[in-house]
Amino acid sequence: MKASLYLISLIALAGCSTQQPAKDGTLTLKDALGKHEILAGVAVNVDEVAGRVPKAQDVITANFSSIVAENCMKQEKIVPEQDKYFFDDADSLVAFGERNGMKVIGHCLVWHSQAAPWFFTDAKGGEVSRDTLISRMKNHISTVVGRYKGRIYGWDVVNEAIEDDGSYRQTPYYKIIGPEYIEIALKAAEEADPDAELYLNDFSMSKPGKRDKYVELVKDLKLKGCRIDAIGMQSHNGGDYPDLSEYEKSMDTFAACGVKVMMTELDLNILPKPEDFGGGANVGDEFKYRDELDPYKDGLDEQAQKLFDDRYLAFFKIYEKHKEQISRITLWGVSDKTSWLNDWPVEGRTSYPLLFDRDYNAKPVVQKIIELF
Ligand code: 9MR
Repeated sequence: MKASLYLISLIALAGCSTQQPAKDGTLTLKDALGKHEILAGVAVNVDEVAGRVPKAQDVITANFSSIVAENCMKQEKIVPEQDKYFFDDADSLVAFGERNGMKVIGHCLVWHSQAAPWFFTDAKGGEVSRDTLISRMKNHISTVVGRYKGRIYGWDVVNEAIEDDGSYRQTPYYKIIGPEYIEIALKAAEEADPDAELYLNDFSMSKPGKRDKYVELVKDLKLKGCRIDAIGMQSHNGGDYPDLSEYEKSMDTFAACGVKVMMTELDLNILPKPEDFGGGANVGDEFKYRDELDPYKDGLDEQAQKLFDDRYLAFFKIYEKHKEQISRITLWGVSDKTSWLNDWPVEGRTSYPLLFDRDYNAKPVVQKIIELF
C-alpha cells in the first residue's frame, strides 16, 4: 500500500472504528471491513479451533472478527442420537471465539442436509407425525440456542428452504409440518435467546424466483410476528456465475424489506465446470473426476490467476458499493487446503477458492480488498 494511503487509513481507523490495526501496524480484513461496521467472518473446522493447525489460528485471529462452525453445530454432529447431545466441539468453538473477541455465529438449526438420522423417524421406523416433528424441532432449537444464550451473536435458523425457482424445497420439515415450520423455528429461536440475531440463509440468491420468494417470505413472516435480522446470501460463487447485476439486485431487494444482507459462505470456484453443473451449493450434486476438470494441480496459471483476482475484486466492489446494507461477509473456510470445494462438485480436485493459500499466506487480492475499503 502506498505510504500516504496507509496513513490516511490509519487516521480513519483511529477516528471511527472499534477495530484496531494489528500490533505491527498492518491493516487486515477485519480492520478494513470493521471501519464500515461489517464483520469479517470465516468458517472454521474443529482442527483449527483445537489448535492442531497453528498457522490457521494465526490467520483466523489476525484477520477475522467473526467465526462460524463449518460443521460441528449441524444436527448430525451435535445430536447424532435421540436426545444425546455432543457439545464438546461446539463449546470449544464458542470459547475460542470469545477468547479472541470475535462474534460467534451459529450454523445451523433447521436444515434438511446433515440432519440427524433419527430426527424424522418414529420408534417403529416410520415417518414421525407432524406434532412430534414440531416438538423435536422446537426442543432442538431451545436446547442448542438456550445453551449458548448471550454468547452466540446470530443464528442461521433455517437453511436452504427454497428452490431456485422459488418453490419450497421438499424437505422432511416442509412435507411433514408444512410451510409453517419456518415461522415455528424463528419463534422458538427468539424465545430461547431474545438477543440473538436470526437469519434465513440460502445459496443462489441471485436467481429471480428464489429472490422473489424470500421477499414474500420475509414480509409474510414479519406480519406473523417473526423477527428476521438478516438474509444470508451464501455466495458460493464461480468464474461466470452468478450474474453480477442479478446479485446486486438481490442485495437491494432484500435490504428494501428492512433486513440486513450478509455474505455468509463466500468462496469462488474457478475450476472448469462439469457439464450440467448449474452452480449453487446443493451438496448432492456430484460429478465424476476427470483430469481435464482438475487443470491446476500445481498452481493457477496466469490467466486463471487473473480471473480469480478480477472476479474477487468485482464482488468486493459490489460489497463496497452496498456497504450500508451489509452486516457481515464470511469466507467459507480459512485456506484453500481445507475448502469443501476440493471435493465438490467433483471429488479430489485442487481448488483455489479462498483468500489464504495452502500455506496460509494471504493472497495478493487481500491487500487490494483492504485498500478498496
Ligand atoms: O463445508 C461443509 C462441508 O464440509 C460439509 O461436508 C458439507 C455437508 O453438508 O457442508 C458444507 O457446508 C455447507 C453449509 O453448511 C451450507 N451451505 C452449503 C455449504 C457447502 O456445501
